[in-house]
Amino acid sequence: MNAYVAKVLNQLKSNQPWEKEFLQAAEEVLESLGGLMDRESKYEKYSILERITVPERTILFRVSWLDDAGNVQVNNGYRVEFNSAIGPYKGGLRLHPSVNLGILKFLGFEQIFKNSLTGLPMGGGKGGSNFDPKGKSDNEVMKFCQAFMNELYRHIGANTDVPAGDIGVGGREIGYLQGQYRKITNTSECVLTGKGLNWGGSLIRPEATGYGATYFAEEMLKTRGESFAGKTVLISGSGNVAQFAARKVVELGGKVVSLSDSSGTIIDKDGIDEEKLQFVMELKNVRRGRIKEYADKFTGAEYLEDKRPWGAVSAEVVLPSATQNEIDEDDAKALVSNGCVCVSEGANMPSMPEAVEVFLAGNVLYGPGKAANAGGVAVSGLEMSQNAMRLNWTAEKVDSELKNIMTNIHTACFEAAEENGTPGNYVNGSNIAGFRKVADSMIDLGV
Ligand code: NDP
Ligand code: 2IT
Repeated sequence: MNAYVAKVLNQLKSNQPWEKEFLQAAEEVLESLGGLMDRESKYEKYSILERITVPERTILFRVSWLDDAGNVQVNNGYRVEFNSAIGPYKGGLRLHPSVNLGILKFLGFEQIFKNSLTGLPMGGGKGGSNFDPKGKSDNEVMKFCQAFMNELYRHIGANTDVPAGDIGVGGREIGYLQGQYRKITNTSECVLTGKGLNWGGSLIRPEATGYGATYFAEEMLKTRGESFAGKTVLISGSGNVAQFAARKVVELGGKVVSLSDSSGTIIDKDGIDEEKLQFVMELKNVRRGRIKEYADKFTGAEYLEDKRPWGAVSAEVVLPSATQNEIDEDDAKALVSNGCVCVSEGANMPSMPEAVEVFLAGNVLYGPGKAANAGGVAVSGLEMSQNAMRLNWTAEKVDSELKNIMTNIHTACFEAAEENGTPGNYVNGSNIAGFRKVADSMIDLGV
């Protein structure tokens, strides 16, 4: 390992040994940069690795709100403003009981390189809370979002920090957050992305992450003269990313045979077509029910309680779209032995490091999240552009920009991997291509 990389990693591990997801993400990125550090001494001279691994600012706050029974509830609120060298902090808000600072630092750190890869001027950030939206009424979700914004508003702004959705945050939550920001600040400033179409949103933003991960897979398959046509596809999750990944795969001629949630997986060997997807969207986005209902509704579908989709059935393409560390080494081995040739990550860091090793050793086309799922934040960037111009683009225009951006990201990763002497390794390619622009900007901007 490059000595500079080893030194910085050791410092990080001894400084915050408990932030395991952040250390996992930092280790992956820094190890990829070893060759670049060997070739270019300027990054060590300017202490770029020490600087890029520490957030510029971390905000921790109390969120207290009244539930429907009139009881006071208290949650932890966070915003990690990681790096603003190339633009305002940009990244989602996650509402999930597992949220802690280590998880948000991992997500914010990944976001720096992802946003850089999009080619748009966006820095990296992430935030959220350990609030659990499951089982809460609309009123409780609104009360929580308003209380969260009562503190967050003073730290964000269209040119400062622009939050968006992530796990547990979709159109409903963005509405309550934007509404409260509007009231507190007496402005119509568009301070979040993922907004509703009537109040500043962009067409194709809901679709963008899932569509983008599918476009990225298509680009990877093309390098081997292949396509989605006739391929069987496993998707995990059944939320925003999974739903639209499934729709695009079907459009491109693939057959989606799984979806999941945190309670279990459904396998449908007949394929999840557009009509069945409509059922899933109503189930998940309107009724907020469990994926198990799919197996009750469609004969031929099977429900696997407490299971993830991996290894349940043979598939050539895998689009993990639920959460971090959802594929371990054994899962990866099962996928490869079941014929998997391509993994494109809709989720952030869904594959554990040992699983990534299995994919790379098995010559699988492996597209890491920071490249493969960059379509969501890319269209967030396009939403910011439309807001700044005070106009709206057509769905066709946004989708064609998205496709273009995903193709460019693929090319940048592919070429950086070749230059690094590790052809076909999109892990190295995405980390190097994403890092360079931010690191060179940090040097230009001074200490
Ligand atoms: P949603 O909240 O819409 O959906 C999340 C899905 O994943 C749900 O089906 C959920 O099941 C499942 N899930 C969440 N946590 C777990 C867990 N611990 N174990 C098993 N299943 C779980 O979120 P998104 O679709 O927006 O996000 C999915 C992934 O994509 C995340 O990794 C996110 O960071 C990433 N991502 C999202 C982007 C976006 O634009 N939304 C952009 C780029 C990446 P349940 O309902 O039971 O909790
Ligand atoms: O992980 C991600 O890229 C997101 N959750 C989307 C961020 C955004 O600002 O659109």
